[in-house]
Amino acid sequence: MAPMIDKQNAKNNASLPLIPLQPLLESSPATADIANGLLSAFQTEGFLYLTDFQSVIPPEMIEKVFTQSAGFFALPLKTKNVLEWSGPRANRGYSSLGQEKNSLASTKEGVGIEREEIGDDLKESFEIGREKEEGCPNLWPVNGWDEAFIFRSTMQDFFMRCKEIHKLLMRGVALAMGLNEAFFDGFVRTGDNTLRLLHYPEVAPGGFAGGKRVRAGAHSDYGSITLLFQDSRGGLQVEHPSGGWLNVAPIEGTIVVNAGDLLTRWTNDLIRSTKHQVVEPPSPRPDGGHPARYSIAYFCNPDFDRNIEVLPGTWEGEKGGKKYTSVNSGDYLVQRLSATY
Ligand code: FYU
Ligand code: NI
Repeated sequence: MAPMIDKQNAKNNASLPLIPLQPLLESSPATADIANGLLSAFQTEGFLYLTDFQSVIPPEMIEKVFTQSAGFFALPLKTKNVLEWSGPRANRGYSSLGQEKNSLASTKEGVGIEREEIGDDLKESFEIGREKEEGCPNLWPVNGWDEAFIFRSTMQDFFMRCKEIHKLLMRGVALAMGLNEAFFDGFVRTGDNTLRLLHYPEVAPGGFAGGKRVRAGAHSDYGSITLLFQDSRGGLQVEHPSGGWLNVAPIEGTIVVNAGDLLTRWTNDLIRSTKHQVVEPPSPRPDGGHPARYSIAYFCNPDFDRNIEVLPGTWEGEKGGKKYTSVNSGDYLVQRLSATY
């Protein structure tokens, strides 16, 4: 196994395309070009910056989500622990430091071995799913917090707006792939997505142990598309196609968007699901420490009752056939989540 040092030494920023969302909403002459740009980014980098989405999610809303998230994480640990993450099927609730073990290993044994060497991720998180899923209620904070009601309504509103972005991006992908623009509409209706609030606490000088400890270990995402809202702290990195890591510099007013493994599988490897991690940010404070980082991830998945079969146009004839069998979206997600907790 490669030595565990210098994991974090990315000198360069990834040059990811900026793709505006608005043209995908409008059916303007630019729509086809933007859709092609979107698909091309998913095929090459697997990551992009989304811009021009204010008509769906205004900046004040994002600010409110960050404020409410910080308020939540500032609650006493015992209050948060009442809402403890309830298992891979529901995938809702609070995970304290070290509870989730992101990894490149896909089995519990593999994840365990890797973790003995590098220690736990320096993060805590809170997951919210769609409302009204049979047997899987959201775990909302209720007792002892003045902001509990506003927290809940803010997150519910934000959840639905992010769901709309998922639908629009999948329409872009369909258009660029030569499918009917509405091809994916029947896969994004229920919205079996996960809103994850993330807090990476302040790290004292030396806390990253020379690059051996990370805020989130290297992994690829599981579902179709991930939307990531990050603050200005930095530390997110993507894997370069020829190895090594590149920084994803925070750009204000953008959403970092990446494709997940299920979209790769769906497209017969046409779309790339790029590995990423969150490590020590490039510029420490003068004392060598780092302030806290907050981010908001929205993991989009095809509706859990749908089967995912390799898409038309990606496998026929000289494309060499289907590399993957059909898989149920919900089963796939539960299996991936089971390996990391
Ligand atoms: N939780 N989907 C992911 C993920 C975590 O892709 C999810 O629901 C990755 O860290
Ligand atoms: Ni991720």
